[in-house]
Amino acid sequence: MSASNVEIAERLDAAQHEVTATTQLDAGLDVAAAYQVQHAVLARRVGRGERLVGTKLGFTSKAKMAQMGVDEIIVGQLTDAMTVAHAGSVSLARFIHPRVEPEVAFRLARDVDLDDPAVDIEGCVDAAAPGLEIIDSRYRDFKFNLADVVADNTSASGYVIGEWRAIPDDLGSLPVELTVAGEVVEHGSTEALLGHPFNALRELVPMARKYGFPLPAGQVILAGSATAAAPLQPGLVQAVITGLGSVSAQVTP
Ligand code: OOG
Ligand code: MG
Repeated sequence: MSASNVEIAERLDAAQHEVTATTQLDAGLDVAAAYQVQHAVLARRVGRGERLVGTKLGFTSKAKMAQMGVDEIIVGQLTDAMTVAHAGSVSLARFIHPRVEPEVAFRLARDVDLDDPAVDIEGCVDAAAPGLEIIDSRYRDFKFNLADVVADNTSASGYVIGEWRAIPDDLGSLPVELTVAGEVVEHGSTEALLGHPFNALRELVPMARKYGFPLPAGQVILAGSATAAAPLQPGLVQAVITGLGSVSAQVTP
């Protein structure tokens, strides 16, 4: 990786742990180089003792693509430091300008063998759960292009997972509702995720091969937000996915 890309990784990492937005990169990165920067950002976090616990997809719904003006699927990584307990609490002080999204989460029961051209990722998943993702772009005004958001670990910042359960037969058509500060702010359907959350999951396989994301047993995978993201505010934040369950946290100032 070039010296300037190492500097970009340092800048994005500092923005995250100093809770201060940085200017857009404007570095003409291509997407492959942006994934290398993302890996370097995560290597810094792991170097400080964080553990990789999951993978997330972004821009798997039209609502999200339209909201952010990016229309390609992106992949980012989750660490244990981003975990917020279900029914636990989270402080806004951890974030720059956080937003929240309702997500479908999957649990990998087996390693996904990326060297097997016919690998069946669905067959490696043993459970699903409702999730909340807190995204917090490190860029000023939450503005970015495709490469910038990839370098910034796809805005990944926090996540909450509800109770795991067997995958319901109608996973592809479940109503989704997002509550912020006790008020319902977004409605959608799991169908918004490329027609079915499993379709989003399958998209992860070629991207994991191409950009170097191992998918080991025990990992959590977030399939992407079915609705636009909403600003996170103090009070109850909750996602209800009818037929899958609900997940919530209390947001404090
Ligand atoms: C990028 C992350 C998008 C999703 O679920 O679509 C994402 C962003 O909007 O900042 O996590
Ligand atoms: Mg998301």
